[in-house]
Amino acid sequence: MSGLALATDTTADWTARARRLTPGGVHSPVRAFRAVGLPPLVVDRAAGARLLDVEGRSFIDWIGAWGPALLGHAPAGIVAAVQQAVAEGLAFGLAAPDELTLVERIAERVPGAERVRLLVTGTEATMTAVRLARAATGRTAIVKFAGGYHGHADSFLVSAGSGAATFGVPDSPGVPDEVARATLVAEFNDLAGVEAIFTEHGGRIAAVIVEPVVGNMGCVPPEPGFLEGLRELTRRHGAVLIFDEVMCGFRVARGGAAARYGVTPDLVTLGKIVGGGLPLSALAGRADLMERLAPEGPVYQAGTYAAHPVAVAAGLAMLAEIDALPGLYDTLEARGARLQAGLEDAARRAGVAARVQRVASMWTVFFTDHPVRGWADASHVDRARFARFFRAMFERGVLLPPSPFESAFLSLAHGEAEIAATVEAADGAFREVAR
Ligand code: KE4
Repeated sequence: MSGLALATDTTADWTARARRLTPGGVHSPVRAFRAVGLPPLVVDRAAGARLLDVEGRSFIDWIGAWGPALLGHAPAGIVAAVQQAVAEGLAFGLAAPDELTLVERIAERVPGAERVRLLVTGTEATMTAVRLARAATGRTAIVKFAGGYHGHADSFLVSAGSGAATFGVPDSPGVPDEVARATLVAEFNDLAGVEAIFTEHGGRIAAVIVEPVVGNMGCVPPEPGFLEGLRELTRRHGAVLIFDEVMCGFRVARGGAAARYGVTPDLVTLGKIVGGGLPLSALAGRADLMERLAPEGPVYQAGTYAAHPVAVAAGLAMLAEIDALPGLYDTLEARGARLQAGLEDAARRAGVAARVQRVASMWTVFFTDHPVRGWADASHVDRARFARFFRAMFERGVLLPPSPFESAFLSLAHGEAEIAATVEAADGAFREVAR
């Protein structure tokens, strides 16, 4: 194995220039690679499972654009649909037929999606979900889970996962105290803890927002009964249950986590895959809640680029491709299982305490000898060892998410060759970090 240089002059020069004009040199913190002690990776292009940086280094990419690349980068069908939509007018700011088709496709597969509104980012969808829940219940407080991430709206930057956890700012300055105080924090997979919060604050709680399969503290599956318990508790206390499926929607099953686990929330937020790689998100759910949205009702939400026609075309092409591949989720499951077994064997051979957690095509290597059930466990993983492992994989041409608290994503473009190459790289990388 020749080994890729970890940093080069071109990247160092680019980073220095970028930092002069942009905070940290990047436009979203997770792109900074600081937690793994490297400069940002500067991308030239990506296709299938591969990503090329500006210096011509080629990587097997497990970041997958942070979620949307279910079929790999630049699938031909989506690219063609986007090219056609671009030629038909970039943006209208008005209604168009394809957005209805996309809404129908979402409604037919996502449990409980009686009404659907299309927006641009995941943050907008979750923020609007909470506003609707507050309007409908006349209550203010929300419950979220430590290490859960729902975008960067004020209410969610309390014990937040993803980049906020990675960079040690789970509670962001700039969020007014009264807003932060209205966010009550529970531990994922700890139903008794949620129940205790409801016992104390039940009459104040507008909503529980949860990633039903967590991706933003790394991949953490819900334990049997946990989602059902949240459903029962919220119903009993008159609170709205919001499944944030921005990451796991259309990924853990054709109908997302609600379909996979058979629990129907009141509202569901979708992003990433639903836009096929372009900026598009959706808020869906119970008709009586959704009909409170303007102009049907008084709860305001709007967007110049909402249901952007190019993103709608990409989203429709994505869902069409998924339906054209009836064995898709089984294939991803089988490949995911092989990858997991290969990584677990490699860690065992090297004598490293590591656990691979996976749900469908979401997966994470945690450097710990305990199962990670929630943030109490995730926050204790060996971050320094993860950083060394990341760099050892990077040098071998395998690109993981540059944080111990982000899920990696298997795509349909990751075939047997990419899985074998990743396991082989991990074999060397685990030995390196065992020393
Ligand atoms: P956006 O606003 O970034 O489109 O979506 C926010 C969001 C909401 N809910 C969940 C479950 C999410 O995972 C996200 C965004 N995820 C992060 C990465 N874990 C996006 C990458 C970034 O922040 O740059």
